[in-house]
Amino acid sequence: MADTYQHYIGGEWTDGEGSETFTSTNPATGETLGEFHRGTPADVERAVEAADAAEEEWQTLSHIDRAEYLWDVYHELRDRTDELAEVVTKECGKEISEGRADVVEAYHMVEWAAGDARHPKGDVVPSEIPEKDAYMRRKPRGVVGCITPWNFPVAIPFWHMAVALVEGNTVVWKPAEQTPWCGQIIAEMMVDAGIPDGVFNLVQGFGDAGNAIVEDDAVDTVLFTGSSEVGQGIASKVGGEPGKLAACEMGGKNAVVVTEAADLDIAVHSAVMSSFKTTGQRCVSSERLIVHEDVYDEFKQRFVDVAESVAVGDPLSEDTFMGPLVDDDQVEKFGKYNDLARQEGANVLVDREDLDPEEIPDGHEDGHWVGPFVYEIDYSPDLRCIHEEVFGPHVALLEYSGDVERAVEIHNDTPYGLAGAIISEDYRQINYYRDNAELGLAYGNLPCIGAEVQLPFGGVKKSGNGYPSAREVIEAVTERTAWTLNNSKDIQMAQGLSADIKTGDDD
Ligand code: UN1
Repeated sequence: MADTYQHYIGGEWTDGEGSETFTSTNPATGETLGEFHRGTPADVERAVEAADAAEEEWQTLSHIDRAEYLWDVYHELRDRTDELAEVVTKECGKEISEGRADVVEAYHMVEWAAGDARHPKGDVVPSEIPEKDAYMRRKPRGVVGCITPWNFPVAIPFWHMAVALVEGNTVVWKPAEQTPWCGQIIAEMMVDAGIPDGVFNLVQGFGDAGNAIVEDDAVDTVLFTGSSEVGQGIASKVGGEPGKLAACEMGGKNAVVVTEAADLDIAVHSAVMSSFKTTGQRCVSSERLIVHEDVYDEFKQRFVDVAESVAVGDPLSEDTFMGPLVDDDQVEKFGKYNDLARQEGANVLVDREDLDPEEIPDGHEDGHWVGPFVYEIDYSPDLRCIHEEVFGPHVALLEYSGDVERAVEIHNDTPYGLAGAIISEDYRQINYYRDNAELGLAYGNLPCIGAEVQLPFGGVKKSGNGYPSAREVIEAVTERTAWTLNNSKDIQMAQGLSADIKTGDDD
């Protein structure tokens, strides 16, 4: 393997056209993990050309034959789960059980997509005319551009790519610049599986490379998972280009609602997991806890006790609950939003923004360490700190009085709508929330994280359009044809439409 890791374009490892390189660093230690060539728009162009050229032959294979390549990847992911889990943890900082779950989620996705190749496909649809057979067929869209985030550096690439490939598309993938090593290993797995040249292409790099994927005319679908700003930009750019499609999944300002009918053991457990797993860096993480006044004081006390003591530390250690933030930018953003909350009148309950030096594990002084920041604040529609996504362990407690309707009103007052949970023993409250909360992933008596790959994953409002993920990604990577075949010699039309051809001679 080269000293500086390369791109994989058209079946070859290559340095690309650019002269710049970048490094991947361990967010827990600051140690350099590897050096990578930085892709340029010219590299993306070559990769898209290779993908475009490979499309026709790839589509001559059956779904089942294409899935065979993915089964090889599946087995390699399973065989190398522990090794890859450690790479995930070293590269993005989430603790080791989360690093492992990322890889497990990835092979679940590959299993789902490859297994789906043998499942019945399409719908037979009734026609008004008995002599007509109508049914649906799907065709691959062509070249799929995939832009993936660092927080699930193995699972999310497979959300995008597994179904896209089995359905007959070819792929150009740009992993997040924070996690290129995971990208490298996934590319090696594709190569090991013998995937035909040009069917899978990897370009390492930053936003300029991602943008080149979005702007390339030969890319038919763009799949994006990541920040709201970038996603909105992609959606509006692609939306203006006829024939091109974007499916984007962005962040959230998710909430857990705790009603007066909640079991508080479940409430505290769920809130801690929702807010602090992955150090608050899941797009489904919860930064708002909306709690009824009758249980507020007890919930607050118990939640604060855990937030004060929750274990921040070496993500490779089994005893850690929270690893570091991914990079300096995230630490800075977290600090800014904590200050903003203070300025907006927050009563700070837990402030572990600057951890005590003894809390930082030996040899990890250069990591991006923070702990929970928890505050209470009176709900107001004008507060920025409870409306804007931080992507860190920044948590607002919001007390409400009255019915579950009021909790849902506060819940819905964000521009986002990705994930959320309600904690209640009252099924009427749960059903009200189910029917009225604006979100794509909803949970009852559970944390608002941890969706499985066989469920659709995505949100409403600013959280996304389309589903670049899991089962539903099929809509973004295929086109449907509604096919109707006439079994009679006569042409007969639905809706009572006349099929008679009338001429001037008729009268
Ligand atoms: C993300 O939050 O960025 O549902 C992805 C979950 C995981 C995926 C999360 N399956 O929490």
